[in-house]
Amino acid sequence: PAPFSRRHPHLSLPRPNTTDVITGDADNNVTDHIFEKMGYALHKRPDHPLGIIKAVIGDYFDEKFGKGEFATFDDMYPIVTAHANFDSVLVPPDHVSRSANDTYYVNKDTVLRCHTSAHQAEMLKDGARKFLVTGDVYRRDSIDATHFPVFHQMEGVRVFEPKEWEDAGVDAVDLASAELKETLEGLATHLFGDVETRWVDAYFPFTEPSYELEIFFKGEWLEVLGCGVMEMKILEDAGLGDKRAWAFGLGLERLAMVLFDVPDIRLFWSDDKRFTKQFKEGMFRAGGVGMQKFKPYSKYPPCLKDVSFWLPKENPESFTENNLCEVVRDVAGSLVEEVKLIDEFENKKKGLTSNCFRITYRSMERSLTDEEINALQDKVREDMVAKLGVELR
Ligand code: FA5
Ligand code: MG
Repeated sequence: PAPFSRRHPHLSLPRPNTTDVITGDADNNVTDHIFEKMGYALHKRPDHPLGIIKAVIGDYFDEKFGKGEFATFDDMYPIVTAHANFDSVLVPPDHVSRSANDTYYVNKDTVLRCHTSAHQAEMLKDGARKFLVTGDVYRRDSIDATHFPVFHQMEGVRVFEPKEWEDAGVDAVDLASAELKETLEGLATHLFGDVETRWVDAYFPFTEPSYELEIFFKGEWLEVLGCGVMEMKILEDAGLGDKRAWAFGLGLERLAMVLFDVPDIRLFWSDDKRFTKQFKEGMFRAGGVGMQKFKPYSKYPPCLKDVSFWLPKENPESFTENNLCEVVRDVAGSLVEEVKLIDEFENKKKGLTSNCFRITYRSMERSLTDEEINALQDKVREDMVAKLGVELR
């Protein structure tokens, strides 16, 4: 029998009460807007596009490797140690992803996971050898139609026994690489039918070699996943130094946007019936053939507001676009559609740099009033001065 059932009982622990965990710690940069997203579990809703995609990928792995061979986990708690998120997957101490500009810290040793790879080491030590981990991940990031600070990833890992490459008479890394690519190309075909894909060489601290898979969609190459042959150090740390493994991490929103033709990543968070009613468990047909695409309903008008300001004179580098986005998000939540730099210049005489950002406000559900937008924009301006130290122009 497989050592793991599809539901792994002792890892599906109830989530601790998050308010016990999130404190007023000085290193805490988790805003309420982000904190609030933690309970949604979109990937666990059978009728949600992300839940549908997750199930379809699970079916593909059942078909390819045998039913239940890949154990699936949907309940791994998203607050993890910085050690699990970074060190356990060999992210170097000075890597930019560790900065408070890129990652949400609960305190200096605890983060909201920025990828599902945070669970690789723990799962391997726990005895899992073939598994899929799906969950919400968090990144301080810019704002536009394809970027949201919370999105969902699925991690896949498969460990090989020495016997497998010895019997095949091939090099272990070649075997792992070949199976990995074949598996993921097969997944792309299963999801999208006859699509054009390409492999791009990539770098991750936790795999070597590493690749990204891109899909040609609406005239552009879209990156949908990263993957590679797991670094031996990770296997050694788990007491598996005689084995080899491949791993991948894919973005569920990216796949769902392509599969269902969803134009804006914020729609996945909407509970507007015009969105939710269009998706139903089991609606997927292999290769996307004849499947109902999302029918966009009329968009409410956007409202554009520009804000011009001088960067802090003493240390202009302290201003970052991610920090500005966080301020805007904390005030306007999902009413903000985009934050975009539209002008930048230096006043040499004053020794100051000016930026102008355009903030686009739009609701997916209703028309916004002028008073409402003006109040949001006033609060954004006020917070920019208080929290970012800029001087409004
Ligand atoms: C990672 O997160 C690696 N942990 C993936 C991995 C796992 C590599 C195991 C090797 C082995 P990356 O940051 O590129 O890599 O993100 C992986 C995928 O998540 C991307 O290909 C994309 O599909 C999705 N993704 C990344 N950022 C965003 C975002 N802001 N919004 C939506 N999807 C995103
Ligand atoms: Mg990438």
